[in-house]
Amino acid sequence: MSDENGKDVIFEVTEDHLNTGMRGIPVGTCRTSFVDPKKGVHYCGYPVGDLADMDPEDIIFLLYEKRLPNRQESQDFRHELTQRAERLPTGALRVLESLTPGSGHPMDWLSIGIQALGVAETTGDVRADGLNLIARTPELMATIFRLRGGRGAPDVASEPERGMVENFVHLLGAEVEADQMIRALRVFLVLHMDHGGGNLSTFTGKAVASGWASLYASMASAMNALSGPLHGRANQSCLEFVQRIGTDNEKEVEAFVRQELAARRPIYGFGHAVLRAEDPRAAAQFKLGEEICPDDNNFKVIKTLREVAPRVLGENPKISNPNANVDIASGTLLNAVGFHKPEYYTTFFGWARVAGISAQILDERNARGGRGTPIYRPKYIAADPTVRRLE
Ligand code: AMX
Repeated sequence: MSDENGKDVIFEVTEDHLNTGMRGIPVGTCRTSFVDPKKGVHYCGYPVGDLADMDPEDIIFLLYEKRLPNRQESQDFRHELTQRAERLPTGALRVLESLTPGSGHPMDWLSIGIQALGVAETTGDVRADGLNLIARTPELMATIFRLRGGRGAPDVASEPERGMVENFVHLLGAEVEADQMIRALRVFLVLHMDHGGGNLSTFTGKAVASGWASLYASMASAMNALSGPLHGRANQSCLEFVQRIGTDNEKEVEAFVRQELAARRPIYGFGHAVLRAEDPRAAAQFKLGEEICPDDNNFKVIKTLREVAPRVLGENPKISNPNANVDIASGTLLNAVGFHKPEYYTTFFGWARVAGISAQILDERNARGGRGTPIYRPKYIAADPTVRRLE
C-alpha cells in the first residue's frame, strides 16, 4: 500500500494504537541491533548468543563501528579506552561521597554519578563523550558499590589496561573468587549491551539527546528510565522470586507457579513484549551456569523452573510468550559469583546499556548528513478538543 506521495505505508495507525505506549509503532531505524521475535537480539547482524564469549570491548567496537575489529583494531581500541579511563574527576567523586551509604537505590547513584561526570567532563563531541563515559564506568561502578556499602572510595589505583570488567573487580577489592566474577560479568555485559531502539531506556536516552542535551544528561535520563520495576529492575525481582521458591522439586515448583498465578502475581523470568520464543540470552546464561555454578541451589531451581513454567503459563492463551526471558538466570549467576545484593543487579544492566545507548545516540546525531535526527515530537490527540470560554 502507498500513501498519496507514492511512499510505502509500513504501518497504519488506528485508534486502537492510541494510549498503548506506542507498542509496535515504527518510529525510526536502528543500526546497532534488531530483535527477531523468535531468534532474539542481533548486534549488527550477529546473533547475540554467538558473541557471548567475546571481549566486551570488541562488542563496543562493533556497536560503534558496525563491524567486528581485527586483532590490531581490537588492541588499539582497548588502548584508546585505557587512555580515556583516567581517574574519576574529583568533583564527580565528591558528589557521590556526599550521599549517605545505603540510601536510595543503586540506580539513583548510577544516574547521579553519570550526571556528575558530565558536569566535570562534557566535551560536546558525542563520540568522545560516549567513549569517555564507557571508559570511566568501571571505576564509577566500583565507587558506587564501595561508597554505598560504607567501604569508602576504591583504595587501590585504577588499572584500566586490565580490561573494563577486570578493572572493576580489581577496584571493588572483591574477596571472593575473582575469576568466576570476571567470567560472569563479561558475559552479562555482552548480553545486555543493546536491544533494538524502542526499549524504554534507549528510547528515552535518544529522545533527550534529540534536543541536543549532552551525552551524559541523555544517559542519566536513560538510566532513570531503566530503573523502573517493569523495565531493568525486573532482574532484581527475579532472583528474589527464585529465592522464594527455594526447591528444585518439579511438583513443588509447579505448585508454587500455580499459586503465584492464582494470586495474580507475575512469574518472573518468563514472558516478553516482543520475543515469541525463549530468549537466546537466557540460553547463553544457562550454559554459563552449567560451567560456573552447576551445584548452586538457585541454579537448580531455575533449571526446574525453565521446564515447568512454560508448560503452566502455556495453558493461558492470553500469554503471548510463556518461555524464559533474559532475567531468569542473570540474578542467579551474579549471586553465585559473589554479588549477593539483588538491588545492585540493575546497575550492571545499566553499565552494559551505556554502550548500546551511546552508540545509538551517536548514530542519530550523525543522521541526515550530520544534521541529526530531528527533535522527538510524537503527536498526542486531544482527549477532548472542546474549546471552553470563561463565564
Ligand atoms: N507471569 C504472569 N502473567 C503473565 C506473564 C508472566 N510471566 N507474562 C504475561 N502475563 C500476562 C500479562 O500480565 C497480561 O495480563 P493482562 O492481560 O491481565 O494484563 C497477559 O499475560 C498478556 O501479556 P503478554 O501480551 O503476553 O505480555 P506483555 O507484553 O503484556 O508483558 C512482560 C510482558 C515481560 C511484562 C510479562 O511477560 C511479565 O510480566 N513477565 C514477568 C516479569 C518479567 O520477567 N519481566 C522481565 C521481562 C524482560 C525484560 O524486559 N527485562
